[in-house]
Amino acid sequence: MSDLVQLEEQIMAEISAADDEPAIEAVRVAALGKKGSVSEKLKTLGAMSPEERQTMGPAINGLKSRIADAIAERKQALKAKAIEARLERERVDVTLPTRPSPVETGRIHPISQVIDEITAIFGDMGFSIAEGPDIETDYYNFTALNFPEGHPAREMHDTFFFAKDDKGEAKVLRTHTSPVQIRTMESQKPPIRIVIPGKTYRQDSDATHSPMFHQIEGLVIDKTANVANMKWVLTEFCKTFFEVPQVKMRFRPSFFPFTEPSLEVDIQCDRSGSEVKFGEGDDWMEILGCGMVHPNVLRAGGLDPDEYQGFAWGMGIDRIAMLKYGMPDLRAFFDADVRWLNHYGFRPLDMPTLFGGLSS
Ligand code: 2U9
Repeated sequence: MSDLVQLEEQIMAEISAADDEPAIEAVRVAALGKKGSVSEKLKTLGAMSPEERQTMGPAINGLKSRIADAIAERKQALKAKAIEARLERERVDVTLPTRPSPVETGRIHPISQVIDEITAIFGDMGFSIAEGPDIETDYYNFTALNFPEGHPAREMHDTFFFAKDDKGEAKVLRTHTSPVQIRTMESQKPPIRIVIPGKTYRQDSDATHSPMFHQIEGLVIDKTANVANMKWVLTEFCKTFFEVPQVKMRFRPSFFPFTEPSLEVDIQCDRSGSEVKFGEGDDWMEILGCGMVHPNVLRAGGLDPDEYQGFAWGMGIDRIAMLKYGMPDLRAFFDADVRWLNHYGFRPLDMPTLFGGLSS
């Protein structure tokens, strides 16, 4: 009998000492499992005399049920303790401020912003957006645009040439977006009103030139398009883009192979302060080039110059983005520096529109 008392004390001590669920399970197996110490005691009943069994039976079974109760109780307590600990560990303070969403942290690159602003302005005037390939044939990049073979203007463009193919033809990285206008003239009937934003490439690299840069060009073709229409379109564009009520423009004669006459356009500005202001002052800044589409170019696009006429213009997006938003070095545009983007970038949901504001 005394060894039962001792066994009970020992198991009860083990139960108290078990401080997690695996430990109490180990105590249960060691006591009540098939070969557990209490089970072994129960097995001894079979070999006992009936008298002995009469006293030992209830004693061992009593021991078994007290141990089982104690284990169940301890298990319950340890389970509750484990849940408490987990709740403490995984505690969430729902009153903490939420993390900013990608919409708050992401930024639109100033070049994308300026493209969106310009296309919003021309979209409002009834223009569509046209696009074309970055890798062009010599024909679309030069010949169709009235650059004669061997003409020095081809060299002026500092073209990136690909190796000659089987037919001896060398493709080029387009030096301007103008090939898209030829492709559009070939595929659409006038009237045509398109703007073409896109990447362009020339072998040039310094603080104001990058070998890959962005242009936006425009083209209007119908039966009566004229220089007065062109001046109105470009003046309206400049006022809206620079967000000023009035702006003086100066149209100077120039030369481009694809337009005749060709003009370079300056806009009125004030450079007396630390930054350039548009729509006031008595300085000038060159902003774009334009002209009436050359008859040879209309013919290359499949149009009869006696029936149709048109005007076109082109400008460097990177340059006007730098002017509008006061960014000093063009190379920073392509450094992918997230600190620069956080400073100069735009919020994703602030889409430029004429009714909601272009840049605010
Ligand atoms: C077709 C007919 C005419 C597009 C034009 C300019 C004038 C122009 C430059 C401005 C700065 C390019 O980025 S820049 O170096 N462009 O001055 N571009 S007229 O004229 C076209 C284009 C296509 C079929």
